[in-house]
Amino acid sequence: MRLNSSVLLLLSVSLLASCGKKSSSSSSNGNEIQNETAMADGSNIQGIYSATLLPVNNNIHMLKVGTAALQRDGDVFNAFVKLKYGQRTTTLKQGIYTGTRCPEPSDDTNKDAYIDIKEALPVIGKMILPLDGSLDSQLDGVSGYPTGDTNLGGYFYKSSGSFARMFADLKAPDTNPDDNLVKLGADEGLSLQGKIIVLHGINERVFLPPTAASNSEGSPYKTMPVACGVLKKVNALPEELATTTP
Ligand SMILES: [Ca+2]
Ligand SMILES: [Ca+2]
Repeated sequence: MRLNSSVLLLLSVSLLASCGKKSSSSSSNGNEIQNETAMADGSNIQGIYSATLLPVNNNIHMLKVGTAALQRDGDVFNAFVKLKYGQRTTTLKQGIYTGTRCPEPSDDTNKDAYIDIKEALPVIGKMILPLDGSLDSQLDGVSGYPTGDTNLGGYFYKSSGSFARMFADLKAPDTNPDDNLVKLGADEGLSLQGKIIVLHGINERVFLPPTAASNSEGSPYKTMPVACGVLKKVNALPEELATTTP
């Protein structure tokens, strides 16, 4: 009992500390989250970043839904997403966003009990790195988004690319400023630490209220955010990612 309460106390103290850090750094462009400074050449990105994926909409999922990780080793850049509870036979759009926190119930501004894409975008920001079939290019590989299995909608996604090609593509001119993909400026770096990964898409048989909004990216079934996690630097790939079965 005594041990439990002191562990809880420690947890709440560290949560408070990290909350304070996050809010102060987001006002200074989010570049110093957890002591990582974004370098214009991408050299700050090293090792492994992982995120626990939690539901965005509690009407759709109630539990931790999966785990994601990004890994840079030299020029090898790997992305992993393992979903245990997803959307049956439904392809999810997934990617790294510029936001630094996941949507919360208070972001449901029309109070219909769902956080749709329009309500999520002010929080999640713009997608910087689509986790699709080609990490080397934002626009290539869109047909490579993963699809949930027929059981619980789970999947194991892994994609490998070249860090240099991926980073050069992020520095290339933005050919479509109207979409929700964003590029890096010439002197701008990228920090993965503290960034969020968001997954979108719902099986069309699932009930959605008519108040669930969408945007130019497709119907509410395509755009509805279903899971989100905050990337943190870790020393090893999460154990869940060692096996490919959902
Ligand atoms: Ca809503
Ligand atoms: Ca791509």
